[in-house]
Amino acid sequence: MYNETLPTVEQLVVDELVCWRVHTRHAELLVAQQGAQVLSYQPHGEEPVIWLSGQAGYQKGKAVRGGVPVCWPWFGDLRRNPAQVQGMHQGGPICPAHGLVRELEWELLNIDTDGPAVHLAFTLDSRSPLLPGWPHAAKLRLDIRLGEQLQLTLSTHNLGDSPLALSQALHSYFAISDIREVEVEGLDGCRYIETLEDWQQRKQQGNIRFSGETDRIYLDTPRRMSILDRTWKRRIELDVSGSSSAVVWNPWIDKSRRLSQFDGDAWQGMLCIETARVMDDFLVLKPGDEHRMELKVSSKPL
Ligand code: TA6
Repeated sequence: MYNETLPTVEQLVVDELVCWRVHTRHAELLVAQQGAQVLSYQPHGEEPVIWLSGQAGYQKGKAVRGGVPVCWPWFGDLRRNPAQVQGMHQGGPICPAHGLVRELEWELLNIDTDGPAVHLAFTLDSRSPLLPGWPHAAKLRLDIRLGEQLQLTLSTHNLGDSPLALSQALHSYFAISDIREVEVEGLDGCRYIETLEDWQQRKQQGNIRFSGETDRIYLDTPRRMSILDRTWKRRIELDVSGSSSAVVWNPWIDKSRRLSQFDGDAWQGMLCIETARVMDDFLVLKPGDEHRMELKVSSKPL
């Protein structure tokens, strides 16, 4: 039954964080203004597609575990990044994993509807607040479009007068039935860096299956990757543009114990496939250039 009052957008406060709940005829979405972080995405009548930790905390200045954290202006450990990306940081002690913006309050630029779909735009200017140790002028923007699928577009505009070198990721946590049962399709033949074994370079053979902690950086990635979940009889399809690298991560048992906001057995029900510009796919923006990285997420019967 179509509810003609849809779509709706409501602002709410969850503990310390201002959030926005979007309800359309297709799905429900929750996003935090801090980090412009999608927290959850669930098509009606389905299991959630985007996973959110049952231990998630909603404190100012702390990234929420789950959803789609925005990693920028570097991904992961800055010291593991290409020299040009490292060189953008002018020293100083503040060098958190996954960059400087997922714990900052972004500005909500716009909410509009497009028929049954809703579009939210969040922006962050790298000059206010000043990013510690990263004194460059850039405008970051995340466009979120909730229609029949979830579409995220991360844009960076170089407002300075010198080139920017950065790495980034949409660090998407996906909800799955059981990590021991799912497969990732689409990366067959891709090079990948095995970060858990001395960052050795390897080549993917066939679909990815999981039997332990997995933390791999795939390169020369295709525009489509899918999570095949036969238990939940669905495939989650990721269609990307502006990215040729992706990170596949599951903490498994031991690492889970070292993670904040993470139940001991939560590793079974989540899988990160992160749409990225990392390693030799890092981003260089000339003055005035703008780059867009786009991710479309859809869930289809399997
Ligand atoms: O993207 C994979 C990864 O770099 C893992 O190594 C793990 O650290 C994960 O990100 C989560 O990082 P976080 O800082 O959000 O706990």
